[in-house]
Amino acid sequence: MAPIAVITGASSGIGAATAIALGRHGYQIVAGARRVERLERVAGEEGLALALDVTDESSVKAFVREISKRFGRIDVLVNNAGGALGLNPIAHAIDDEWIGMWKTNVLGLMWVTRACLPLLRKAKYGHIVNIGSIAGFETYAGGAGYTAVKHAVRAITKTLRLELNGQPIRITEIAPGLVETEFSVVRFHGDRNAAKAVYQGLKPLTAESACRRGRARRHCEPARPACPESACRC
Ligand code: NDP
Ligand code: 8X3
Repeated sequence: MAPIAVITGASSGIGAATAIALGRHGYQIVAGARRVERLERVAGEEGLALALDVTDESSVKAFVREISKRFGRIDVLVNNAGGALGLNPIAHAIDDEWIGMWKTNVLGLMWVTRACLPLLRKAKYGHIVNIGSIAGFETYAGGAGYTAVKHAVRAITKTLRLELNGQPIRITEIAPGLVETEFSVVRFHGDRNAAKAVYQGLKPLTAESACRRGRARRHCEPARPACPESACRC
């Protein structure tokens, strides 16, 4: 049987590109997100598209139950679902945005990982890939809600490495710089002009290049003027 790769947030951007790339490399992909029609297009005929809301633990449990029933194991888990909401300074922080970012990027990642670990242990070698960010290394004005959750993703990744030491499960964090996806449209609540302005005068990564190691390195641009290029761990 082909190795099983589970990708959260696979309906667009980096998650979709990752699912397509893994499918091309012979993985049986399981794509999860809320927009199932888009997921089905990404998964194609060979892949499996399953509804998933990482902010709802019962949805996470149903998602993993279905994978367990169909495949009985997971070889690769890509915790990609996430994103930013708003760009307000802390003095004007909006609670719902911070709570939303925390639930999607941190609690969601924990719920998915905790539910998938028994199936990762059933693989000969398991692999958890967390999609972090340059924002897990650096900060920027207005970005505290998002940089805080990506710093948390980094802390969780490092902790998992300690906790799973000695077990055949590899832990990887990918920390891209600026990638042009739906990320900024979501951050600015659908304001496409505000989203477009983020990438003006910069050469952002594409979703496809962000999930191709060698190419991503060559094209890595600092996400913000203050970001050292060396921090782009693509
Ligand atoms: P996109 O907005 O294009 O994709 C985000 C994906 O996450 C979508 O598939 C969305 O699917 C999914 N998602 C969001 N909320 C949930 C949820 N509650 N449950 C399940 N899925 C969810 O952004 P990117 O591809 O850019 O972002 C992917 C990851 O990469 C994120 O973790 C982001 O923080 C990180 N990243 C992005 C960078 C960038 O500059 N773009 C740079 C570094 C890291 P749906 O709405 O259908 O549920
Ligand atoms: C997204 C990169 O610089 O917009 O993770 O925070 S940045």
